[in-house]
Amino acid sequence: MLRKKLSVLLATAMVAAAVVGCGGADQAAAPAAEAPAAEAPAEDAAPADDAAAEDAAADDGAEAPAASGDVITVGYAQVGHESDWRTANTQNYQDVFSAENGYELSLIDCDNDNAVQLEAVRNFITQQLDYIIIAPIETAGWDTVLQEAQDAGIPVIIADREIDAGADMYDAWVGTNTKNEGITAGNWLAEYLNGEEANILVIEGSVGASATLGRSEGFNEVAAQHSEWKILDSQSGDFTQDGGQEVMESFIKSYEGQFNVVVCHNDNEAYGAMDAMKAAGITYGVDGDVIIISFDATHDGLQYTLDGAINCNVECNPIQAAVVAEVIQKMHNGEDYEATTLVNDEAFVAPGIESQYATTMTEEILAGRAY
Ligand code: GZL
Repeated sequence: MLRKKLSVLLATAMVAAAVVGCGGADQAAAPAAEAPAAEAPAEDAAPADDAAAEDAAADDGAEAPAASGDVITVGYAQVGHESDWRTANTQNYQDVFSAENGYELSLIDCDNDNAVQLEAVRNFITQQLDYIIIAPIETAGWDTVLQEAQDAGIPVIIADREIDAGADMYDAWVGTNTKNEGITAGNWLAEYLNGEEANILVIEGSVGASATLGRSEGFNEVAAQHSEWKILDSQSGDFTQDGGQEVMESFIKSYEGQFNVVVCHNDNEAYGAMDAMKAAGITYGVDGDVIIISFDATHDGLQYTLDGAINCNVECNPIQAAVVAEVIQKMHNGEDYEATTLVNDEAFVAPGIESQYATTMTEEILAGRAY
């Protein structure tokens, strides 16, 4: 019987260790283009030779399974490869759940397809893997397959995003509070506008994803407190650069000259929106006519923030694998473990902006980032 510790551990230090330890997670600035092709199942992927990952796993205060000799088999049903954030998250899992650290990782890129993700989880159950990790594409539709995992006696960790199923349907959760991210974005905008009017366009994330629902809920809660704000429209850009560009092009056709704020639910959408506005001769950023708010604070997103093209960028930390590994280690050793672990976020603003809700970007901050 798994022994849950029903407490919440803020994973700042743990994630910091993960960020420092997982040198492999030091994501070189990926070009602001579509993420690379889908990841091959990890059986084919070369194990990461990142010694630092081993340090990170060891740093987590739990002996890497390699030291105990037994290999732990882990299935990770990953959302897809839609964004730079997702690429960093996938790399982080491959660094931490490596053969050197005593794992056999089956990471399946589910290409943002619910049916593929459910099938991947059912295959993990058929293969009788030791642990199953799910980054759920959507919040809905999980009860049946989670019951099947429970019936098979396989612990399930929900990671990154949230699901509608009750907490008794899975064994642990590691992720971020996307509603708070939305609230932070709204609070910063209110501080920045200081009573001025806002006509807002929102490029949302993938339909049904908890990150989309949370950011919308949080931002809209703040917007409801400002009668001088109007949300003109919101459409899904599916967390991709192409999606962000297509939606922004459509918005420009409908609302050109009427909007002064664009909220993008992730950096890749923001890159696409910037391309569309540039092509239409619309200026944006600290010196432009349109304020851009983005989420994720990936390397390129923070470079654009440092350059003043993005006014505010709310972080969502993808470096979560070491925290999940800690939970699995404790489960494996029959020890108490954290049932819920919240990965801390912060926010960043362009140089020249001072804010109680966000840190002003500097070259040093960008140089110190690991993704
Ligand atoms: C957030 C994560 C989201 C990111 C996007 O926790 O699930 O999915 O914000 C990613 O970049 O595609």
